[in-house]
Amino acid sequence: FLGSALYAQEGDYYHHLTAKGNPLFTHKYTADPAALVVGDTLWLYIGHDFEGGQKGYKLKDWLVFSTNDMANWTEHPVPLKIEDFAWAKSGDAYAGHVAERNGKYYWYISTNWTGIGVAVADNPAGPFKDALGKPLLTNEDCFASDHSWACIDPAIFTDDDGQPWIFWGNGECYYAKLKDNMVEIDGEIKQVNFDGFVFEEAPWIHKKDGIYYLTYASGFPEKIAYATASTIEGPWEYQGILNEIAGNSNTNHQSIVAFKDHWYFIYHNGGMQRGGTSFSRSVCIDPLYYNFDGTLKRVQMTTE
Ligand code: FUB
Repeated sequence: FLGSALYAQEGDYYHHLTAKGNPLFTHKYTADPAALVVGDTLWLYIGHDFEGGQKGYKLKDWLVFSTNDMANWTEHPVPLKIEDFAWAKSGDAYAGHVAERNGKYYWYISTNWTGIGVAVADNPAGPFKDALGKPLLTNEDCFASDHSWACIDPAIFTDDDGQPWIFWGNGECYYAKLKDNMVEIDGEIKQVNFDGFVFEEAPWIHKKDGIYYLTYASGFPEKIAYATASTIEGPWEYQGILNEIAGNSNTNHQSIVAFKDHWYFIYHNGGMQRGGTSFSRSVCIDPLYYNFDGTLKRVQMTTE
């Protein structure tokens, strides 16, 4: 069976897993991976789908895994649950993203109905605590909020000048500056728009050699598409599809990260293990390669 071997320990249950292929983990359903590199460790912050049979996105907590070598993974105790956000009435733990600033770790999370919140911790494994006691962004901040999940999928990007930005949305893609404290929006909320932009959700910004890359889920079932720009505020140029639908999941949700001199595309699909579906998803990792002109080679899902 392609997947990972699990070595579970009793007690505080740090799980030690050895990844042998995609999907990365087979003992739980995992979705919406957000990667963060801290020193020589890659951290993955992941949504936790319920097991089998459900008809909607049922996520109540988030999971954390770390690795130093992309082969041996440690699963940390669950650091954050939707119930840690008293204002999150719907109880749906949608996608998140963790960013580091001034030695603290900020976990931006999204919910159905009640928007985007942020929790803070002193180290990457937590414990994390709601930083605000209220949402950072709500549907009112998404001008076209005609559905309960309009204000989801936060993605943080800190530019070389130290300015942190937040991108998010469903149907429309919004962005704004964050203040140095990481828990307040600084100034105007703006919208991303360019020719060929068919945005569903899951924005992610990364930068390489002076080029800004905006990757995002496009269409439904979702494919990951991307655009490039020479400034964080655009103008963006559509570059095409990066990753086709993989497995039988209607959603895909990616992070892109450089770790130990290699670039990785980390995403989810629904087809890789016992009863996988759109609502029982599995995180996968594949290498990401650049062409000489800065465009990205398409990512084909592998099983190794
Ligand atoms: O996991 C719940 C939602 O499904 C996420 O917020 C979206 O990006 C999609 O993957």
